[in-house]
Amino acid sequence: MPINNAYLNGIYEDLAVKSAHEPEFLQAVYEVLESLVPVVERRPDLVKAGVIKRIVEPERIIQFRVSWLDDKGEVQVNRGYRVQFNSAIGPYKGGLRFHPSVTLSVIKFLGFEQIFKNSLTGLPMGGGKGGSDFDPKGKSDAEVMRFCQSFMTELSKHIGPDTDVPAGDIGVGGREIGYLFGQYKRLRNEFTGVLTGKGLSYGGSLARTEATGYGTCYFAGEMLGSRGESFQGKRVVISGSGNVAIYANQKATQLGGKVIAMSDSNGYIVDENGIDYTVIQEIKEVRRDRIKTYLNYVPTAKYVEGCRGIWSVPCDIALPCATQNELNGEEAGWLISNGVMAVAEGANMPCTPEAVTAFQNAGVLFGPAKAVNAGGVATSGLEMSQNSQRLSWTFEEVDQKLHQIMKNIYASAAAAAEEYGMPGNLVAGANIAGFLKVADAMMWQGIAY
Ligand code: NDP
Ligand code: 2IT
Repeated sequence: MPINNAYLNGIYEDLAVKSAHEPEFLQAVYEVLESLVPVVERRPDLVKAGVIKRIVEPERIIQFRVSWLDDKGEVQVNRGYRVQFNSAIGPYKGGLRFHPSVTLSVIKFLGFEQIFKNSLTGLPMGGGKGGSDFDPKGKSDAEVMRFCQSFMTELSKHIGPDTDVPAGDIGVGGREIGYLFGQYKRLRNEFTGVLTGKGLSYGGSLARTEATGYGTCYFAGEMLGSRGESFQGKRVVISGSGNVAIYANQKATQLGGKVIAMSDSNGYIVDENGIDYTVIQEIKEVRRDRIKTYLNYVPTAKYVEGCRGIWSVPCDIALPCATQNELNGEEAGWLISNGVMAVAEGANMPCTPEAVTAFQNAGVLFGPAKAVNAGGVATSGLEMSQNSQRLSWTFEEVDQKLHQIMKNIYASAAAAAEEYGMPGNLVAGANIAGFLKVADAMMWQGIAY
């Protein structure tokens, strides 16, 4: 469908030709441009300065070969990427994803969304993202280490604590960050905060591991609060069982909810007594096993093969925390007919455009990824501050700052939605609020790039 503004639609059409083979990137851009219709109507200065035409084009893309030796001594080759999308408000910042589905389109969509997400945190971070089509699943620790060392050998030429600061994402957790950090330090002979999500013994921040999941629930709590509701006594379904999902479970449970279903890419579990996050931690973080082994711990639970059926489990609150486009229009229909009250995106772009429209039309509270999952990168920003000061804050201090940041993000998205004539539309509100700060910085800095 054309965007309801000729100028914005022209920018989109132009990009759709140039990036015809980048569907995820186009999907992410379309949503933002659609939100900016009332902004361009009020801000001819931004149009004149070409801010929107510039913001959809990455400042720099780095693509590189990553060759490494597997345990059998055979040569393996993967593709590495870093998209340095926008540095108007700070050094590029954003995670690295290691998953076989990674393409340039996926990294560009993630980098583009990161610009606005990072802006919403209120911290000085630009937008970037990177990764590889390497699959850590089934690899030995030694293979993961050799891959990370080879990946960082090239990446180290392009990043730095004041230039570009990567972190984790799908397939990149504490183990991978450790190997990446070790190799950067070896190559540059510098102990700096060049990565976030580091281990606590070498410059990591307390609460960074928990931050995305906790932040997701803090944001969902604000949404529910706007209707006089809370997590108390609610049935919660969380897709995924990785970093974001595990700590969303912990916080949702602490806030009085009951998490009855979780998944991985093979299937989902249902436990009407509530899923204990420490069991998932043991399965996924310690054993690196499949979620169906939950039945070995809780034999009364149920396992269903195939991950998408999770959205047919009746719940009050749905938190998609796995990956992009994991919840489509039909699945949104199941949630709506089962009476879902709130949906908050812990993953990046997990709901298809059809699903988002369905939730909004049904009056379901809907929190978009850029706002909902910004607690992870916000706490990365706090890790950077601690590294610069060469000191560390307590868990409570970091958690309290995270909670306040999530409240601020909710308030600014809600206020922008109101101001631009779409009250309650947090998708438009988050896009507009995130965009305006970056646009202002780009206006001040001139048009040389
Ligand atoms: P993890 O690698 O820790 O966990 C990913 C989870 O999602 C796993 O359970 C995985 O299942 C599942 N999953 C991954 N890909 C697919 C797929 N194609 N289909 C079905 N399930 C899939 O990643 P994170 O928890 O860190 O990331 C989850 C989401 O949250 C991503 O969208 C990420 O971009 C986003 N995010 C992460 C942040 C962070 O700080 N880590 C911050 C903000 C957003 P399996 O084990 O079977 O592969
Ligand atoms: O999508 C995201 O915001 C992340 N994966 C976290 C990025 C970061 O730099 O902490």
